[in-house]
Amino acid sequence: MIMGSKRYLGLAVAQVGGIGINESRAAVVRRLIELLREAASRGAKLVVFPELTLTTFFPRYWMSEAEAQERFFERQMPNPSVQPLFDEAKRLQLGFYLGYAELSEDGTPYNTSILVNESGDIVGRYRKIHLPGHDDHKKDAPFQHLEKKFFRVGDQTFGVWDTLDARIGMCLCNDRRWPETWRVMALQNAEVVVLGYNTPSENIHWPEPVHLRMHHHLVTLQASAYQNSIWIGAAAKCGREDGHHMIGGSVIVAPTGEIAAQSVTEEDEVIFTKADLDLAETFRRHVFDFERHRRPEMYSLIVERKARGGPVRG
Ligand code: CDT
Repeated sequence: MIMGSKRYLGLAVAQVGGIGINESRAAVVRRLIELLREAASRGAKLVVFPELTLTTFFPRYWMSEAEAQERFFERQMPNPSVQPLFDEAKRLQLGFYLGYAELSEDGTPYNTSILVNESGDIVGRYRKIHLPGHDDHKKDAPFQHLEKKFFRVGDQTFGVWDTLDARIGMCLCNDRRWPETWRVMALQNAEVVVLGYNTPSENIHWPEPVHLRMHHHLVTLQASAYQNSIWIGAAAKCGREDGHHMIGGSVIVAPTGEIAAQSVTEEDEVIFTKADLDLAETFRRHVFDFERHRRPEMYSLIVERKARGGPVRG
């Protein structure tokens, strides 16, 4: 959308409430279409759906990889269950981001997101890099977090695509906690980064106070938007899924680090902002002018060393 000399992106985040373990793809897609229609009526050009949007957050359940793939993965995208979403988005001239469990052509399982343009074409695909959790059965835990069992690490770096009159990058859930995620996309000149997430309210690894889950979610998004001069749209799958609670807090964050819109429910809900893409440019030209101020020759440790280690002497 162009108004005067400014560039705007009508950015909607479509939060999705709990999805029951036996809820069909067709039923979920009907919910997503309702959200698409609302986003369109509010002026959206891009709609962001959550991570693993089409099913319950199945990594919480112990099962074999074969069973997970049979029940929860997509072998093709779009497929007949999801085609109505593509058709409606095209009819409404909307682009969208969608997270789902992908079984690739060679049979590799990934936690994936796609970027679809207003003509219904898949223009970008991202396979989650930072897979949290574990691959063993934690029998004493109240639930599992088996992303390391069910998915392989993404085979490509974070990408940025020129589409919908903007430069758009993607990541997924746990990626948002890692500063490298954002900087790799900012270095490719991303203007907007979109993501979906499923964040359980309870942390099975340590007795984390529940309020910290929301605090860390927001603080990482707000700092990352500011430090990288980007807009961020983050969509939760949230509320109760078969008794398991996940945080809401879907947000659109401006390059100032301010929250431009935030969900108020833990159900299906659309939030919207007319994102001024030139606002990001302002920050890129001044405090975060990478060309003038970055010192990559001093950052080599970031790519040379994976884990914490001793000091480097100059
Ligand atoms: N889906 C996902 O990546 N969730 C993680 C939970 C981390 S606790 C094992 C997250 O970062 O929100």
